[in-house]
Amino acid sequence: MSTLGRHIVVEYYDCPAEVLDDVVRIEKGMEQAALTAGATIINSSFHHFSPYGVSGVIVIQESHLAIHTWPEYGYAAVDIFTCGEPVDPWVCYQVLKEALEAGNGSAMELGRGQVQLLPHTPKQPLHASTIDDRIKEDPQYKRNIWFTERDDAIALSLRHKGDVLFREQSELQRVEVYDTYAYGKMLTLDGMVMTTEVDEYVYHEMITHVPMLVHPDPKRVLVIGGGDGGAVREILRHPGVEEVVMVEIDEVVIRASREHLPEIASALDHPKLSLKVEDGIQYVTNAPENSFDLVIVDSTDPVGPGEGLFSETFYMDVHRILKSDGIQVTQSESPRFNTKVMREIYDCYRRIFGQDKVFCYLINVPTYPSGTWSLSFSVKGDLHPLNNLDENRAAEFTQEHKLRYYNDQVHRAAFALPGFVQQLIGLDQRPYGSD
Ligand code: SPD
Repeated sequence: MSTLGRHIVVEYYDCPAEVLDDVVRIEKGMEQAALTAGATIINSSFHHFSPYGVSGVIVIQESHLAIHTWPEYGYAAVDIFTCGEPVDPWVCYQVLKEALEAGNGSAMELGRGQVQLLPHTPKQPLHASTIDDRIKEDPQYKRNIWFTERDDAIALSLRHKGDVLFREQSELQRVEVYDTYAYGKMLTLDGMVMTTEVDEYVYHEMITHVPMLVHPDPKRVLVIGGGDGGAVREILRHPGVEEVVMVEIDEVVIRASREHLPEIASALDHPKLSLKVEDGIQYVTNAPENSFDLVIVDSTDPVGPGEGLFSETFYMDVHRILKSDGIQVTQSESPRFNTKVMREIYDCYRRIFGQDKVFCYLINVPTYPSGTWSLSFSVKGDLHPLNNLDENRAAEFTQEHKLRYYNDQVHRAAFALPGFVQQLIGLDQRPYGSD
């Protein structure tokens, strides 16, 4: 009995988890399967999901191939649908089985659209020959591959060029660099965006110059994390700084950044920088008290190796090692994405530094989930992030270094919190002297 299409419903078992979690490899395997079977590729779209799993489809002139993977079960479900004699779906099945390194596979063929049972009204498709000709000359094949960071309710996707520039599973985390269309090269850790070439300056200028331009004379600065080097690059623009200590736990982050993000990592060999590859928590435990003017915690999100950097004992140590007029600045997550963590850490800072010694400011980082990101500013002494800002010094510094986000007005404005953020963390931070 003749049918319009052949549909193979495929199960692949016992595939290595890392293969099923590798969106680029899966896209290439699917593409190879289609081409080996003689199909003409029109388009493809693949997504990697956080924390794991890949979904994708390749549209072929003869119909489509679709996949969804469950790395944690070593299992992939695939549909191969072809129309027309020359493309044999069983060829796709075999090529893909090898590409996914499947231990076992099974498949069932369904004939789709039994011609004898279907009414048929022949129609000459409009411009059929034009479309066919165009596909022959220009198959319109575009790789359409997306990186996706998401929690269970919100996702951020960035389209990238398909090949992962750097991928290494360090002892602590998966370190990757992608080349995205909209934001240039992008560093991710365990599937979470850390920085991109195009918008990195927002975060790095704001996490550094806000405290550097409030403190009257910051000489010794400690950066915990920040392995990409963006924060130290900004700190070292300030000529009065005598020493920056950067403690990054993962050497692989530094290496990936040096290799692929040289602009961001440009100050990692600066003579005033003392670069330590070790656990930041241990470092602050052992550091002498009153030893830093400024401590910046440029951490990852509070999962994996970054988790300990969100604990009370760690911040008690940071408080201890700050000088009497020292400032602590941390990345404090998103008031839209990580509300629980944010509330908890501001409570924690207030317990350690004091009720009126903790401030919050907001920045806009398009490549972080929700785009709205917060930084915390806590003082050991009496410095105030607005009252102690020397506007002339800030304006001159901005001009001299041609900063792209920070300026004295943005500095002030960043501390104006929308009502929902004030309510979330229980802060109302007006300058002294205002009502
Ligand atoms: N979700 C992103 C949290 C920001 C983490 N730090 C970024 C490192 C950039 N130096």
